[in-house]
Amino acid sequence: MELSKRLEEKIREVYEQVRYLVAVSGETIISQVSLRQFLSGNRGVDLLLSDVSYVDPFDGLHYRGLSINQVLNLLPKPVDCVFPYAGGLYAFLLTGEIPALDEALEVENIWKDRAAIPDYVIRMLKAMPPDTHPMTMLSQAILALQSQSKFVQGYNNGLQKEDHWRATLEDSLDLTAKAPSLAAAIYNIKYGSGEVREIDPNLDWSANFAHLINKGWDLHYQELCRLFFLLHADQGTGNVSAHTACLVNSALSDVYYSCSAAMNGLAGPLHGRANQDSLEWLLGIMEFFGGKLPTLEQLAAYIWDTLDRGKVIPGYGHAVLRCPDPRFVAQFEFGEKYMADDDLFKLAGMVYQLVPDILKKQGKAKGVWPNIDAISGTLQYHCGLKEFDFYTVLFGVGRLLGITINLVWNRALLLPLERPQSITIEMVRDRLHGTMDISGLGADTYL
Ligand code: CMX
Repeated sequence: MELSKRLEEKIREVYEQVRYLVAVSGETIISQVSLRQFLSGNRGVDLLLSDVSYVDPFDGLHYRGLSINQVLNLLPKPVDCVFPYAGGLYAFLLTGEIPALDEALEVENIWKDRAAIPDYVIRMLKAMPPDTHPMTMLSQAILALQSQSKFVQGYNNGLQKEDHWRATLEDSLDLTAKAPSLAAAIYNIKYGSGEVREIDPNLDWSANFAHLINKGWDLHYQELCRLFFLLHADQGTGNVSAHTACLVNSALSDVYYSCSAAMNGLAGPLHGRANQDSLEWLLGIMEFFGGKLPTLEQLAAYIWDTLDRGKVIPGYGHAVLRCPDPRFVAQFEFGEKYMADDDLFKLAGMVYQLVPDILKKQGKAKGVWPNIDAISGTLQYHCGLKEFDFYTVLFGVGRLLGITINLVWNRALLLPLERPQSITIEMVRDRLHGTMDISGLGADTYL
């Protein structure tokens, strides 16, 4: 059965379940927020609905209830390859069912048919100033594609609310089909000759990125692309990029508006840019020690110095995770297999040995373990992608998979406009039973 039919069946089932829950128990309190949480970005407050993935603080990310290792093992793979088709991942995250090989290939083939980027987008990218950050280029390129939105065409022609998800799915497949081509065009324009290549129909979606940046010959890099995009695909919808997309889309802004906005959030140093910062920080260590690996003692002193200068250790800590990120572990294992002798990889391993204990000693960070960004740049760097300001674009390509799937589901479940209420400090005080007089407190008083 074709993808949209399988999805339709699933949507019908889940929609009925959600409607039933609201009908029988609509007033049940499912989450509460303390004043501290309210003032701390709502950390730990269950506020958003997504069945696509879930981050367990102590067990890490799960896609549709399966651990990363299970997903890596169960999804169909290209012949003689270690890591799965992204098309299979897409079908799985959309429907919740592990796809058969032909179902994975169905998505791969849809993507191949829709991969080409219109000329005007390429011309726009080429016209941008050379010092433009590649994330700005990605966000702009996605926005420039907005005129192609099938959702907007449908909406303007009276598309029924119940069918919004269908047009959203079409936009999602269109955009994700183009994502590797967009990223590669940005890479080639910004760092290379500006040549814009066409996809190789014999390669899968992930490996095509390697081909498009002229690295199709590198089978290890093809494998890294498959792993990288799969690991970056989704992480619940509470993170800045996914949440931004869902928020924007809740106004019935289409997939392009929503995903362009999401990429702007992903570009932040506390979110996706941490992979760039992490690599930059590791290279800074190598440079500081004259290109040689430091001893563990020297490295510990360097880490403390970074903290003492009021900086964060990029790639460490997490708003939710309280264990080593399984996505870090999967990439670290890739490094152990393919680049164990690389000094930068060794350094990343030494940092992993030291940072969690140092952050514990420092006593500020609630999560002290490495997240996905602590290692991803090191692997890219080893494979020849030395332009580290590009790494967040790669994160973005992967993340578009999960984000677009969440948008399809949000429309399928008819989730309404997101509109929490903001309240004044005065109102906050009143909720504390009006018992606190804060009028005399000054700037030096710790609340
Ligand atoms: N190094 C040093 N200090 C850190 C730290 C780190 N890696 N992680 C957290 N802290 C500090 C925070 O800056 C904060 O300090 P202040 O109280 O002075 O502001 C304190 O510890 C408490 O923070 P927290 O509650 O543990 O963490 P948050 O939920 O606020 O933030 C995160 C989470 C990821 C932004 C933070 O751990 C961080 O800045 N890490 C480094 C950047 C990074 O790796 N980001 C990528 C995250 C994954 C992703 O989204 O891509």
